[in-house]
Order: sequence, then structure tokens, then C-alpha cells
Amino acid sequence: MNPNESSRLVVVSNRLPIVLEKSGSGHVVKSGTGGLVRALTPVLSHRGGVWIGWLGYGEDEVADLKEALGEGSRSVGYDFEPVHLSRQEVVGFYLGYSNSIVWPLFHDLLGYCSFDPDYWYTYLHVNRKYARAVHETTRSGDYVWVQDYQLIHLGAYLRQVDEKRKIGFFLHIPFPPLDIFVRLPWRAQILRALLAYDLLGFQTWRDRRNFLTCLQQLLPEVRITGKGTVVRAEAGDRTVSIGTFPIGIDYRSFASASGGEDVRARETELRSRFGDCKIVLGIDRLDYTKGLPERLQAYKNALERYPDLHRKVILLQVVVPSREEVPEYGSLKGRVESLVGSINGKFGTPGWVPIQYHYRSIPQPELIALYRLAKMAFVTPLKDGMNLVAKEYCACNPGHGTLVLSEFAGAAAQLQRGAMLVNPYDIEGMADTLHAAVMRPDDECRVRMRKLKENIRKQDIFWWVDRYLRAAFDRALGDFPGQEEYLPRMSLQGPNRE
Ligand code: GDG
Repeated sequence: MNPNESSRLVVVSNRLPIVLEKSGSGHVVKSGTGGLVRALTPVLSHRGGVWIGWLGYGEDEVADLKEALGEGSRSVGYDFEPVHLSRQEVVGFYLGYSNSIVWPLFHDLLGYCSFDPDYWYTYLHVNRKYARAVHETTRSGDYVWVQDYQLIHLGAYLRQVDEKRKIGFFLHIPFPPLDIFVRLPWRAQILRALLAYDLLGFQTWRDRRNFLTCLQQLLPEVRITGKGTVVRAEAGDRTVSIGTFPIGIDYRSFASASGGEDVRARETELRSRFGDCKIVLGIDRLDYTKGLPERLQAYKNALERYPDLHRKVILLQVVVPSREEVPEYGSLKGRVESLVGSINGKFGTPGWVPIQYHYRSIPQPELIALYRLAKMAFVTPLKDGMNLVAKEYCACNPGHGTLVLSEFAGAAAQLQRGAMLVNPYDIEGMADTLHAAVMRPDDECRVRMRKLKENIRKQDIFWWVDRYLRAAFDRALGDFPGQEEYLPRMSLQGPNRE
């Protein structure tokens, strides 16, 4: 892709995509299994590359770390370069600035923000540390691709020591509208830091438009030119390209795993356990952005108003533990569990538990069996950069299912023609949609699911990497359907209401 084949790809993310497993008296490093790793691995190993990030462990916790990393690198064909963080750095940078300021603010949830200035200074210090690691382990001809909101300042620091570097950035979470973004005490610093990159990538047109509006209002000296997938911002003597690149999944691998014998056997086992009940599936990290209490309220509302759902439907909700050290996550867990308890207590009968709740991570084959089994996926974040669960469900489901998706997930712009969209704040609207989705005949579902699958297959994770790197090296990009949809088309009337 790059005319200069000797340049390597350097990916930098908050965490390294690896798992350390105990082996005898030492450790082995296993590469992570997410879509991003799978998509980047061929590019990294083909061109030679490095992945730089925090290990998630203290330096002294793993004695044979160097050896294990070297071994791991040899097996995947590219290098892992760890950044070590002290406990104090983790608290200020990760739990503080990243997860108690940027994460809630960028999801429009101001009430969860704690704008502690110490968090900001630790964030800057840690970004300098990552920039130093990049500078020390890479060459100036390498392409550096920084991932996500924790590392916005990395590019600016790297440019201070090497002005000519080619550096790109991709934001996995939403970019907020102007009136939310301006609450950030360090708003101008963040915008200027973003302008240090050569290419900025956003998930959707909505996020890019929000960013451009903030730029025009807060830094009016910046000139924006062009239109289409990539526009340019001219800031002094620098030109920054700004594009929309909706992230996808490894469609083929999900679809083929879904046809595998082990998965189908597990599906049959689960089917016999649930009998004739239709499964409504929720899969989420424990996070206040995912709209869990609102979803449970909607399910309760549906059971109250639609008695024909009783003993015919089960909500299977998997909540994956996450950020347990941030206090808001603990109270959210309490709220979710109390709602589950009260709904089961109110509606349950001998032989029917309306909600099956699991607070743990489940193995991938089990997850795929659930995607196959479910008559409906209930994906209702209050706001989400993309939401990969929505795409994975469609890739794996044989066709009898319906995707019920929040209008405020990035995926909604892309999947609006096959999914049933809901406003996650509208409890009755979600309840009505749930009822309609569960009752929808399988044949009708198949037609819509085929469209969804086609869309997700075409814009998969490899498409995403390819488009981003093409834009990074100024190669021509074709347009893609729906690229300029700000928000999906919304219905202004809920069914059954005045
Ligand atoms: C951020 C943005 C954006 C979940 N539970 C289990 C499990 N998972 C896997 C899913 C999926 C992933 O985790 C979750 O991805 P999401 O996209 O839904 O959400 P975030 O973690 O918030 O990701 C998001 C994404 O970045 C990519 O740009 O889409 O908007 O917030 O892949 O399958 N996997 C297994 N067991 C579980 O219990 N094996």
C-alpha cells in the first residue's frame, strides 16, 4: 500500500493486544483475538511492524517478560513493545482522565465527568511517555497509527522531536457535539493536539461533523476544504486530512465459526434448555453508555402491556465486568441487578424466569451459539462509536432473527435499512418494538437479515484497514453507500401512542 515498502506500520494503543498465560515456571504471550488484531496482523507481519502499548501488568509482576514477549513476537511475525505504567499513572491517566473525563463526555454523559486537573497533567505525562516509546523504537520513515481517545496528545509530542513523521489517529468512540465538547476545560489543547496528525479518522459522518463544527467555532483560523469521505483542514503550514471510516468485523471468520459443529451442538443444547421460548439477547460490557437500566425498564414495560409475551420469551442478558475500579460502574451493577431481581420477582412463574442474567465474560463459541439462537438482539446504547455486537449478531444469525438497534449507535447509520431502530430513552417505544420483533415471522426476518449480512460483509474489518491506509498514503478512495448520513432516519411517532 505504501510506495515506500521499507516503511513499517507502527500501531499504538492504550493496551497491547496480548494475553500472558502461565506456562510451567514462566509465561507465554498469546496474541489477542479481537477483530482489530486479526485485521492488522497480516499488514504488520507482511510489512514488518510494531504494536506499542501498556501490558496491563506491573513491570515487576512478570519476571520473564522480555523473553515471553520476544517469543510471542516471533510467533505472530511482528514486535510487541510494552510501555510500563506505575500504579499512580494508571489511576490518573486511565481511571481518571480517560475513563472519568473523556469517556463520559464524548458519550454526552456530562453528569459522570470529574474534571480533576491532576488527571489532565498525568494524562499529558503518560502521553509523553508513549511518544518517547514510539520515538525510541521506530524509524522516521515508519507510519505511526495511534488508536483512540486515551492517546490524543501522542502525535503532538512525537512531532516535537520529529517534525516530518507520518502519523495518523483513529477515534473509536463518538466525537461530541459542540455544546458538550466546550465543557472540557482543555478543549483548545485537545483540538490543537488532534491537528498534529496527518490523518484523523472518525467512525461516522456524525462524529466528523461534530469535530468540524468544534474546529470552526473554537479555532476559526483553521480553513476547511473539500467534501466527501476525506476533507482537509489547513492549520498554519500544516494540512490535516479528516475522514469517515466505519469500523467493521471479521465477517468471514464469524460466519464460518457460526456454521461450525461445536457451535451448532451448543446451540441445540441451549435450545432444548429454553424449550419454545424466544430468546432476546443482550451482550454488553458493564458500562453506563450501554443503556442497560433503560433496556430492562423497556422489557418490564413490554411484559406489563403484552401478556402474550409471558412464558414465550426470555431476555438473556450477559454483562461483562469492566472498569471495576471506577465507582460509577459498581453502582450501575447494583442498579442493573436490582432491576433484574424485581422483574423476575414480579413476572416469573414456576418454569419461567423472564430474565437470565450472567455477570461474566463468556467464551467466543458460546457467544456465537447465542447469536445463532436469539430471535432478537437488543442493542440499545445511549450512544456508541459503532457497536460491534450488532454486526456480529447479524453475521452469525442463520436469518430468523431481528436486530433492534439504538439510533445513537454508530452502526445505525449503516444498518438502518435492515434493523429496527429505537430511541433508547423511549421505554414504551422500545417495548413496542420488542413485541413486534419477537412476533415477526421468520421469513420476513430472513429478507432483512440477508441485506444486513451483505452490508456487513462488504464493509468488514479488512475494508476498514484498507481504506484508512489508502487515505493515509493519499490513494484514491471510492465513495460508499450511506457515508454522509448524519443520523439514521428517525420515526417521529412511536407506535400505539397519541
Ligand atoms: C469501542 C467503542 C466500537 C463482549 N462480551 C463478550 C465478548 N464481547 C466482545 C464482542 C465485541 C466486543 O467485545 C465489544 O465491542 P463493542 O463495539 O460492542 O464495544 P466497546 O468495547 O465499547 O468498543 C465501540 C469499538 O470500540 C470498535 O471501534 O464499536 O463503539 O465503544 O467484539 O464480541 N466476547 C466474548 N465474550 C463475551 O462475553 N468472547
